[in-house]
Amino acid sequence: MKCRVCRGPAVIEVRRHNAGFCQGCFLVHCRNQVERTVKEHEMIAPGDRVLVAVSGGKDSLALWHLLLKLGYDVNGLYIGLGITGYSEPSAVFARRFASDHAVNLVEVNLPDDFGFDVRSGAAADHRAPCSACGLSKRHIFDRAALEGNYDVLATGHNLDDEAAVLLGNVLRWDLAYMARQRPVLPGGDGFPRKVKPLVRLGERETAAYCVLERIEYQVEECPMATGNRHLGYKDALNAIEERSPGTKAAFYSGFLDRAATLVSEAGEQSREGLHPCEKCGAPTTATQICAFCRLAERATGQRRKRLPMSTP
Ligand code: Q46
Ligand code: ZN
Repeated sequence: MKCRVCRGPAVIEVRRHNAGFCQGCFLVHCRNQVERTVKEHEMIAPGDRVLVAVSGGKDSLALWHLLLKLGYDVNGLYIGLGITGYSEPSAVFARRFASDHAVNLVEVNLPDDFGFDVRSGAAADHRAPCSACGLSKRHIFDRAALEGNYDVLATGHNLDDEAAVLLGNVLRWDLAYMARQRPVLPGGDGFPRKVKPLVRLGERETAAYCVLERIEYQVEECPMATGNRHLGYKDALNAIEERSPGTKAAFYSGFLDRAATLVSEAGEQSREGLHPCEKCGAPTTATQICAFCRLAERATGQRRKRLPMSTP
C-alpha cells in the first residue's frame, strides 16, 4: 500500500479514509485533524492557557504532544486514583512525558489528598467503580482548571470513545447526556470551558501516533474496566465498522452536524438550578453538598472543612 499523500510506502492504513500514510504524512495528518477540530469548534484562542487531563495512556499523551506541536501553552494534570498495580505505573508515563518535553505536570492523589481511593469510594457511596472514578475525576479536573486560572480544560476523548458514549446515550435517548457530548462545553456557572480536540482521530490512530513519535504510554487497561458498558458499545460499533468502514465516523459527525444543536437546550436545562456546594463551592443541584463531597465524606467517614487542593 502507498501513502495517499506522497506515494511512498505506507506504514499505517486508516480504513475509514480508505487510505494509507507513510510515517511523516501520518503525523501531519494527525496534526491537521486536531488543528481543524480546534479551529472549527473555536476550542482554544491564541494565548489561552490549557490544562490537559493526563491519564498516562495513549490518548491523553498524544493530545498533550499534539497541542504542544501546534504551539499551545499546555500543562498536564494527572490524578492518582489509588488503583493497585495500575495508577503508579500510569503516573510514571505521565511524569516521563513531562520531563522529556520540559512541561509542567500537576499531580493530585486521591488517597493522599482526599483520603480514599476509587475502590473504597465506590463501595462507601454504593456506586460502580467507574462511576465513583468519573465523578472524582470530573470534580478534580474542573476545580484544578478553575483554581489554576486556566482558560480551557482539554480531554483526550477520541472518536471511538465519543461514538461509543453516543450509542449508549441514543439507546436511552438521554438528551442531557447527549448535549454534554458536544466537543466544546462553554465555561461559566462554576465550570471551566471543556474541549475534546481528538474527536476526529480513532484510538488506532492515537496509538500509532504515540509509537511513531516514540511516546511511551500505559498499554495496560485499567483493571476496573471489566464490565464497563462502554466497552460493550465499542465492541458493537467495531463489529459494524468491520463490515462498513466509516460508519463510526459518520455516526458521530452526523450527530455534530444534525443533532448537537437540537440537544443543546437539554444541556442548558441541566445547568439550571445549580448553586455552590456548601463545602467546596462547586456547582451542584443537590441541596447542601455536591456528589463528590458526599462521596468523600462517606468514604472517609469524616467531615472535612474544605477539601485540599491547589494548582500552579
Ligand atoms: S480509570 Fe476509572 Fe476508567 Fe478505571 S475505574 Fe473505570 S473510569 S476504567 S477511564
Ligand atoms: Zn462539594
